[in-house]
Amino acid sequence: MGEQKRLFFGLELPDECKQQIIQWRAQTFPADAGRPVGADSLHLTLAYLGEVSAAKQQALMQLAGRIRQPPFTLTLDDAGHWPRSGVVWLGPRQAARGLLQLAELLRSQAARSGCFQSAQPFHPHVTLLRNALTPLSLPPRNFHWSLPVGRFVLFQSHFARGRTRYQEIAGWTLR
Ligand code: 3AM
Repeated sequence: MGEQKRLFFGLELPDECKQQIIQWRAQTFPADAGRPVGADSLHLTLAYLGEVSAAKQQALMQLAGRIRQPPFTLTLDDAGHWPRSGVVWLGPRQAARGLLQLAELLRSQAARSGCFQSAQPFHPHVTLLRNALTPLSLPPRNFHWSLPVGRFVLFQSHFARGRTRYQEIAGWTLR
């Protein structure tokens, strides 16, 4: 078997929004609350694919290329903490129908292509902090980002020198 890559479908966030989020995060959470995700790594995962062969990647990319769905708006107006996984996140209080449909389609295509998919329902979120294992107080919900989404992306996750980096390897326009 050839080399496998760790892949996932997700949404990229605009640079300006990423900068605003990291400023807000620095003002909102104490420095020892957890390990901050770097600005260049902020994203929203739509479907995690795991370790994927080149052949399966090609098949998944072909299916992704056939998706026809209009753009939608991603709202980030909620924050939460999952203490068991140590994740602090931003997400929508109410997810746009287009976001849920796109994730559902990618997740079902992934499952049919043999990628393990968790039975947990999709909970759209942008991970802000990892290793946040102790209780922390969440901020008042007085923040709101509204982002037009016209594209989704296939990312490769690289782990090297103690750091995870995400590289975009393909993207598709919503139309
Ligand atoms: O978008 P976030 O940061 O929440 O936690 C991993 C990250 O999620 C998640 O996929 C995203 C890109 O790496 N992930 C990693 N391993 C996973 C797994 N086995 C996983 N999601 C589901 N199952």
